[in-house]
Amino acid sequence: MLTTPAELALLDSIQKKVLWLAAYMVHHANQGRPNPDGTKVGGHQASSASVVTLMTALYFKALMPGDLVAVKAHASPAFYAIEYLRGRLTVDQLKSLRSFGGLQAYPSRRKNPGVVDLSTGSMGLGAVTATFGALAARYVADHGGARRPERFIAMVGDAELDEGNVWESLGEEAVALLRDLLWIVDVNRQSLDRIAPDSRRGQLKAWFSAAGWRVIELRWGSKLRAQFERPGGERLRARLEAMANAEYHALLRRPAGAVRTALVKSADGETDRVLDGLLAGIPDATLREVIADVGGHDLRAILEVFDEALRGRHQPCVILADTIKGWGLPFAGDPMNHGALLSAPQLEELGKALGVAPGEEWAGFPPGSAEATLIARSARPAARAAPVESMPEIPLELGESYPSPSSTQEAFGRVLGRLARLPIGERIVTVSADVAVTTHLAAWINRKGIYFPHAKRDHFEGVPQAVQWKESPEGQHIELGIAEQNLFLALGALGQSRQLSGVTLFPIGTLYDPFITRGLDALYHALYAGAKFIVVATPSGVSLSPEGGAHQSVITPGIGVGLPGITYFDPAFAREVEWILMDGLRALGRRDEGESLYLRLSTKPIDQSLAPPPTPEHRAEVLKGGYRLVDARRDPGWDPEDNAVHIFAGGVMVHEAVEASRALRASGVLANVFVVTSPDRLYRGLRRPRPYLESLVTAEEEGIPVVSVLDGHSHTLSFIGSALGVPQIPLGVDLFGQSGSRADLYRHYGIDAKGIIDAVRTLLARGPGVG
Ligand SMILES: Cc1ncc(C[n+]2csc(CCOP(=O)(O)OP(=O)(O)O)c2C)c(N)n1
Ligand SMILES: [Mg+2]
Repeated sequence: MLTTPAELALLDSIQKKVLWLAAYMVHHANQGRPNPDGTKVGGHQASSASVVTLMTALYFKALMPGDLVAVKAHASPAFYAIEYLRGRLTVDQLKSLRSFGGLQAYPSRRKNPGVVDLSTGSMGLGAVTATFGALAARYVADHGGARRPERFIAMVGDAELDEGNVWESLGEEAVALLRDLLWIVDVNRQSLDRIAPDSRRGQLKAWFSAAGWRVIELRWGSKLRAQFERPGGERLRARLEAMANAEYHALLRRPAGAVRTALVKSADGETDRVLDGLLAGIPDATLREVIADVGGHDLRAILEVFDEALRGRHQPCVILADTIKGWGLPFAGDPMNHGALLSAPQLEELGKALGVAPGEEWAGFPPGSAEATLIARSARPAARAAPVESMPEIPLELGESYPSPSSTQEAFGRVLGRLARLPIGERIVTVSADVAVTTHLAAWINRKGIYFPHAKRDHFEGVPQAVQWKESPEGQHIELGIAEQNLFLALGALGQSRQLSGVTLFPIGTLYDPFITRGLDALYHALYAGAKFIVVATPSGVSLSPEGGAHQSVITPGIGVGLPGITYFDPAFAREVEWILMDGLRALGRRDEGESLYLRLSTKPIDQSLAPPPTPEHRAEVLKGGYRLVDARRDPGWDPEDNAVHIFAGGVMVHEAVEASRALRASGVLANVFVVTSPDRLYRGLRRPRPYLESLVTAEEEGIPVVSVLDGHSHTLSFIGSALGVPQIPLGVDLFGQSGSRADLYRHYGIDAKGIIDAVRTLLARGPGVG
């Protein structure tokens, strides 16, 4: 990548424009447009300035067609300025920064899909999504798709690397083989409040290397390096490199006249004569500039390392580029500059220094100018038109037979085993964080094999094994280490394969339900980014009785209802699992309109003979969120105003609900039992003019009180009574779990048949209208 001095001068002119536009955009959002409620708007002028040089070099010189970039979240203004100069955003869009429907505070693929390749925002997650994006692209290519995108480039703040999930991802063996992956770390040695620990530089280098990455350091710029070459220059290098990060920042903030003394005088007042001599010929103002000459603001040096990263690619590469947070702005290097905003006079001053004429604040480069020509020559992003692909048929149901009793978890294993034999099975990729076998993926794995970018020898070949662990590029199961954030970020990347690589994959991730919370931020991020996937969480609840509180999930139903972009189901019977999974796959196939699916399953054996006959009507009810299982309306003595009650049972509590209804009937109380397959669907339906929940009960049943029960927190189904306008007692598990037999625990938490009966009696004793 030859770069002439003339081209460097143009890039410099462009970076000044990017710096200006980024700062001005934030200024406009805060002070330029009406702000009726006076809420702080904010923006990140310092974080943007920090990567202006790196991004200018990347976007206007180094980027290749087919590259995909995850931009450092807090550099979105700089990114938008670049996209504006590339003609992909308008002035009005720049003016819409952080406004309703406008450009988002952090790059969001969901909200601004025209320009954003990958969503970032929550520290560490964007870069790791890009990393698993590279793995997903490799997977697609290994399964007959085209190799797209060609390179994944993630720009990361140095403090983002404090997030443990970053290192979880680097620990994955397959990641070390992703030669098309480049991270550019913006080492400004600052985070939000603090200056980075001094140990971090060495650690980063060592940790990336240990994970099998190629590490390229870009610490100093050419001006400083020229000083290092002079006689005695090593002294200056040693002084600067041994310096604490805080001391360096303090140096940057000193008045020009005070830098020399601070450099050459030791803490005990001794002057370093050699260093003093070396610096003697450099005037004060220049000296301050030279000291601030870090590599991440040296265009030529940056282009050299970008070039180096491209050559001889055998492994992922990271560039650790030193920068200055707030570069070129009055608060450059100020430890408190993260949220700092330029005042109007400071902005005016900046405009003058950068050659922005008054009235020309939003101007790009005039057509025909040398800068415009260079910009027009820079790589266009890969085409984003939705690919035309043939979609295998996804049947409504499989007609699988299930033994009785059967757990929903066993049913899942059977359904996947069956799917492995259908054409749609070719597109399914399963992922698990070290629990594939215990979440019933064995049959699937035996048929489909484990995915790894290159074939591995199977040392157990010929040895009879319940699960054959054959690793090859043809495999369709990805087994990760125990890292639930990795699981969700991998699902997030695989679940965006249509947008990124042009091939729709159907990713199904499995984990134990209690560990949803371990990866929750990553799950949220993946959904917000627009990924489509299926999460099968099993086992769940206190039904996993002997396992105790550490493994029993209590709050996940609330998460299932609360999470946007994903539909939560908690089925009771085996066939429901099949119907829901097939419906979930069809939703993924519907692309933009379909939602992800969260299927919460259980190890509890359920008597399948309790299930209604499998008719299309019944299937439709299951998918709508629930159905009536026990109908008490025709029982002798039925009186909706006196002795009647509704029991709404979530998923696997169906047996207890039916038992309670039988016992109640013997004592003259008639109980309908409804199975709730999806609290989420029922709840979301309440905003409809005629909610599905209401259609489950008839007009004559209007005043009947409700007892709800589920193996999870009671509040999940507590909306039913108020939605129907009747009193309700919500039963569930509202405390930590513990070990015991299932009967012990159901009794303890009051969700067994007796608990349900007691709740019914309490309700009926209150009398009508006493809620
Ligand atoms: C998960 C998460 N925790 C905390 C924050 C709040 N936060 C915003 S920026 C920031 C520091 C970022 O530092 P760095 O990544 O080095 O970026 P810089 O601004 O220095 O370029 C923090 C802690 C966040 N955005 N996400
Ligand atoms: Mg930083």
